[in-house]
This record gives sequence, C-alpha cells and structure tokens, in this order.
Amino acid sequence: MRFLGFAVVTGAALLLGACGGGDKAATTDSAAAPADVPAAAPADAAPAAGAMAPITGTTHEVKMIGDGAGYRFEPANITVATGDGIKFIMVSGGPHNIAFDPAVVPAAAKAALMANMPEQSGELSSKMMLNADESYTISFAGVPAGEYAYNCTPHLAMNMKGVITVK
Ligand SMILES: [Cu+2]
Repeated sequence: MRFLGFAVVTGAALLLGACGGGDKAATTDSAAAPADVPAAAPADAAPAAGAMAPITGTTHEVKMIGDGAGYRFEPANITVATGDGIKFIMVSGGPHNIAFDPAVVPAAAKAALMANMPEQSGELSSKMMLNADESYTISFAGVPAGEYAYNCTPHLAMNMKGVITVK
C-alpha cells in the first residue's frame, strides 16, 4: 500500500513535469495508469503465497570463513529459538552460501524456510556471497523445532557444514 502511494506521487510528479505540452501530459497519464495495476497485484497476492515471517527474537551471527585453517561456519552448530534469526556474514574465502538439502527437510519446515529465505539461487539455497561483509539473514519464525543440517555448496567437499537447532 505504501508502494502504491509512492507510485501515485511519482505519477503526479511526472504529470507536473510534462505540463509544457498537452500531448505529452496525456501520454504520461496513460503510462502511469497501468503501472499502478501490477504494483497492487503482488502486494495482495504475497500473504496468500506464504509470506516471510519476520524475526521477533534475537538475530544471531554466523561467520563464513575460508582461510589457512580451512572452510567453515563459525559457530558451525548453533541453537536458536523459533522467532530468532541468523545473519550469515561473509568474512573470507568466498564464494559461500547457505544451503539446506530439500530431500531431508520435513515438508512443514521446508515451506517455512522457503518463505523465509529471500533471493534463493535454488530450492533452499541462498544467494552466493563473494565479498567481505556481505550477509544473508534467515528468519526462523514459523520454522518447527528440529535440527537442520546445512552446508556451503561450493565448499561441501571441504566439509563446510553446520547444524542449526531450532528449539
Ligand atoms: Cu563456502
């Protein structure tokens, strides 16, 4: 809804800017109208499709490191409460990502994680992070209690793995 408001204001600004020519004003008006329609559709559809559940608790930090000592998540094992979040921070040795195995994650958890993981590069896989201080935050709100093993796809063979316990 806030986006809609912004679109309307932008449309009005365009109209004001185009006041020099009568023809241009008409063109801008017709161009602005359809822009409002697609903006409204995703906003209304998102909640029905399983929206991301926001973090309501603590946001924990896990570093993603690749150096002389190997490739690893630090800490590799972490326990969080439902409603907490984890911010994965790229430190060195990238590219790193966070990937859960869709074949072993229970259906209910899968649906929640899918909704809570933005910018997925594949099913239950985060985007790749190449540069220091890039980060990726996953909300565990709505994720059922359990143990969730994950890994870094590029460094799976180098044992870059972790376990998140949701209690
Ligand atoms: Cu990695």
